[in-house]
Amino acid sequence: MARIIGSSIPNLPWEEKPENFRYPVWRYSGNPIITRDNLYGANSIFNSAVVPFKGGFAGVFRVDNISRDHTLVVGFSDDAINWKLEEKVIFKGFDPRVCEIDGKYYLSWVNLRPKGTTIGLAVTTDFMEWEQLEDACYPVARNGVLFPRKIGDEYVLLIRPCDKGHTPYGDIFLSHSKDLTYWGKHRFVMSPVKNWESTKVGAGPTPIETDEGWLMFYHGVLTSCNGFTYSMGAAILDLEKPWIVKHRADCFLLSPQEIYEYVGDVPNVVFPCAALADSDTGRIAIYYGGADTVVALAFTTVDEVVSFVKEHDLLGDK
Ligand code: BMA
Repeated sequence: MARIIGSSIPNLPWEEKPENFRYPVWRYSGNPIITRDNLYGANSIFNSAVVPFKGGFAGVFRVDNISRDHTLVVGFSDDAINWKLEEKVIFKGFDPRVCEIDGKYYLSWVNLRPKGTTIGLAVTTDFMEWEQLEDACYPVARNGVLFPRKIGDEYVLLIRPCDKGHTPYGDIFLSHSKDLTYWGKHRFVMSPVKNWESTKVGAGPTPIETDEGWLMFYHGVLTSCNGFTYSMGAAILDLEKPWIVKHRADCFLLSPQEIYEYVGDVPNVVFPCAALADSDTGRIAIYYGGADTVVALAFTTVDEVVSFVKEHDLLGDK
């Protein structure tokens, strides 16, 4: 049995797996959980990040407003399903990830700079006051995802270098920092391999620590004659040397199959940005954007997902 190394979240949202459903990740029956109706002035609310906060939950939400500006706002919830979003914009940009390290909450996001996107970093203790740190790299990069603890006394950030547009390539790298300002010791992590992810890959939620390694959900992009299809895959990274991929599923775990995933502003997108993981039960709730329009929720357990990744291991017997 694989085990989550982390805190217990007794109020983690949960729904049992439907009977006779064989795949390891299943959707919440009340999806989508957030739509544009959750906030006045929103064109779409998607690709968003949530964490446990003061016995409830807090998050940073990607809101593309009715001028189609990319903005980030804060939200709070008691049950991690019904969210109250604030109108105040905390930063411009998109695809937020939030993680708690030593009692502080760190936000990483795709920050918009005149020469292209880069990884913005900010920190808060209360989700009201934010201190913006230095960008983690120069343009152009996306999908900056911090590990939830220091590894060997250093912060570690997954990153996806790219170009200015909808990049036709993308590999995952990581960088180390002692102070969240100066980044170095850059390491290659992984490239696209299988058809479902053959265009590009990028890290998703904050990696989940397990006794088998870091469970990293990620998105993979396929280019079809109709454009991009974004799905979610999973890999397990070495705990101490997280650039070493120990296991990696050779197939997606979630792909656009429901109406809110393949109909929206950008069709055929499942884009995970957050996961809540309960160490007591091994339950995991995954938050993802559907079709660049809504936020949806899916479930798995650490045991199901780790077993599935190992059974479908792209890396075979290493
Ligand atoms: C990526 C990001 C995501 C978006 C996806 C599909 O490059 O911009 O925010 O969900 O494209 O449009």
